[in-house]
Amino acid sequence: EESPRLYTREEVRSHSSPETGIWVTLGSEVFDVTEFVDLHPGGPSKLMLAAGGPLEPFWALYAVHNQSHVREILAQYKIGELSPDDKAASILKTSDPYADDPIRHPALKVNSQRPFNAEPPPELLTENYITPNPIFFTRNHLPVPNLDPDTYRLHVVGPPGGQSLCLSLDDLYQFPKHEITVTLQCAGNRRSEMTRFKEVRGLEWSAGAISTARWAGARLCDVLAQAGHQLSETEAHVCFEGLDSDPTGTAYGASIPLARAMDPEAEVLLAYEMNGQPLPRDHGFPVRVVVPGVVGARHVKWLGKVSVEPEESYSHWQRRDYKGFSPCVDWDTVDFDSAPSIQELPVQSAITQPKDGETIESGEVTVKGYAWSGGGRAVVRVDVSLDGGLTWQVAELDGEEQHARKAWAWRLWQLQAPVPAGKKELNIVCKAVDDSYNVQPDTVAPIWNLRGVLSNAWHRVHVHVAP
Ligand code: HEM
Ligand code: MTE
Ligand code: MO
Repeated sequence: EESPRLYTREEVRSHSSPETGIWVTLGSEVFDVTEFVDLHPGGPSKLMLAAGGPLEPFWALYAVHNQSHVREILAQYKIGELSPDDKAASILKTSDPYADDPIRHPALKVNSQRPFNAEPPPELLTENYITPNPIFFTRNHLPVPNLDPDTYRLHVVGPPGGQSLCLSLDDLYQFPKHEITVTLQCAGNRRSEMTRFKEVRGLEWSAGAISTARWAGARLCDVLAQAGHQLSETEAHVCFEGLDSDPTGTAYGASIPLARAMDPEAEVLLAYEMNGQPLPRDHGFPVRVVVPGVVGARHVKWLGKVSVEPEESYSHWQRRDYKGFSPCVDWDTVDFDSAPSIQELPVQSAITQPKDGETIESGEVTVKGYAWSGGGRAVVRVDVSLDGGLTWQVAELDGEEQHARKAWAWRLWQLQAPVPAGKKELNIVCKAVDDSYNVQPDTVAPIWNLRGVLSNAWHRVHVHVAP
């Protein structure tokens, strides 16, 4: 028997386009699946997400591949084995504050490696109503702390005359466990569309800085009550501090109004579980805040301290960021004290299928996407246009029906429609309506702001129609 041909990971990685051929690995085996890409039952674009790398992280998301006939198909394309790994390449400088960051899923589209910021690709974002943990978008401002669950403590500062709490994870488990489905969205979601209109400062998020999970933990109101807090202070805020910090020792921080924190119906959580698992490190292990209906920035991860204060958090991210301004305000004239911090987010929707620039078949088109609104407002309708907004059709809403005033999670939606005869291209547009009849603005121009936040104009996708 011949010994197998050996390839390095680097060689495999360089085969990730139609020009070079498409290689993938499973275990130590290497496959050239160039010929199979267009035959893939799950579609070429999904297979291409694994091009040049391992299949395991993708197949872990799609159990349909755990079948012998799938393995048999793959076996036909085997070209060799991986050579023993070149260890030197994986040694990181110990002085790197990010050296201890966790390993991430290769499907994530990385906007920044240090700190780590990444979003799931549109092909995967709306495949599941609940976003699988490994591809949930990640927004870190600092290195990920590595916390020991046994020595972890949450400090809850009590009111004057009350008692401060120092809670272990076990202490937190003693509070009634509350579980809810909540969509988290970064204020910078869809920022790249603002950048295309006019330059802004910030990470280039596409439409994937949003994800949905089942979160479980103790209700913040129960913990605050145990510390003796009451809803008596006027204009008071609950401030959160993370255990991640910059080289000067400054921690991530944010705050929410005390009224929201104390309201059992607002369901603010100190979450220790995400989709039935302990929180992954990137998402705040062991404890994070989840504030349903509120901008991602207030969902403080790696939570170390909770206190009730007369003023909002003095954190940079509460006072000098995550605020909206008029299009006329620039970096010379901006006065951050003049605008309120973003809390509840405006109504939002986006198209995840087809992709911008794609060529679709004539006949029928399937348009898919997500829609969500802040403050617990439910999405009541999504309108889709195939002609840039001249005429509209109503999409079908999927996903869990939401409770009135407590619609914390997104709706997925889809529309199947005939491609208008004779069209060579389509300008597909979507817009959502929430139960307060808030709508999305049609263009970016009137909502552009220097930081590129609150980007919720009609989402537009331009596609070609195959002749
Ligand atoms: C379905 C093979 C890579 C996502 C399938 C099926 C086969 C297959 C044979 C049909 C299974 C059945 O219904 O019994 C392969 C092979 C791959 C590959 C040989 C690599 C060379 C991927 C990747 C992804 C993916 C990387 C995701 C990122 C899917 C999905 C379906 C599917 C979502 C289900 C489609 C449906 O429900 O109709 N694949 N696959 N596949 N695959 Fe893959
Ligand atoms: N909490 C801490 N401690 N540090 C952070 O950098 N980022 C915030 C928030 N909580 C952040 C944090 C921002 S801006 C967002 S959008 C969400 O976490 C993102 O949560 P995720 O990474 O779990 O998606
Ligand atoms: Mo964010």
